[in-house]
Amino acid sequence: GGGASRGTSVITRTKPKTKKPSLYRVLLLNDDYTPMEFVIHILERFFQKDREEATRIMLHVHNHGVGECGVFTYEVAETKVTQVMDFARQHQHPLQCVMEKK
Ligand code: NFA
Repeated sequence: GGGASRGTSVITRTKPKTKKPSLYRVLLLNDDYTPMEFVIHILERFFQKDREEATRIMLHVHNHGVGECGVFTYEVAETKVTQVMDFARQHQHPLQCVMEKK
């Protein structure tokens, strides 16, 4: 071992620790019933998108079936998914939000 603890068997790290956290995409899925305006609101409220970007993402999901809201560490992504799913359920919309490892 190194450092001030001479004479003991403590092993310390030499290299700076640079391990990056795994990243997760948060995705919205299209459905036939959730109002477009509600999806735009979700993107503004939970993903800090301005109205133009929120509208672009909503239309991408509407036209392609799935689209990315953002990329986050595991805990943050999980929180976003829970917030969106709870909010959609409260308003009785079938909107689905999922996360996937990048
Ligand atoms: N397809 C929905 C509609 O036509 C809008 C929508 C967009 C739903 C994106 C879910 C996600 N009302």
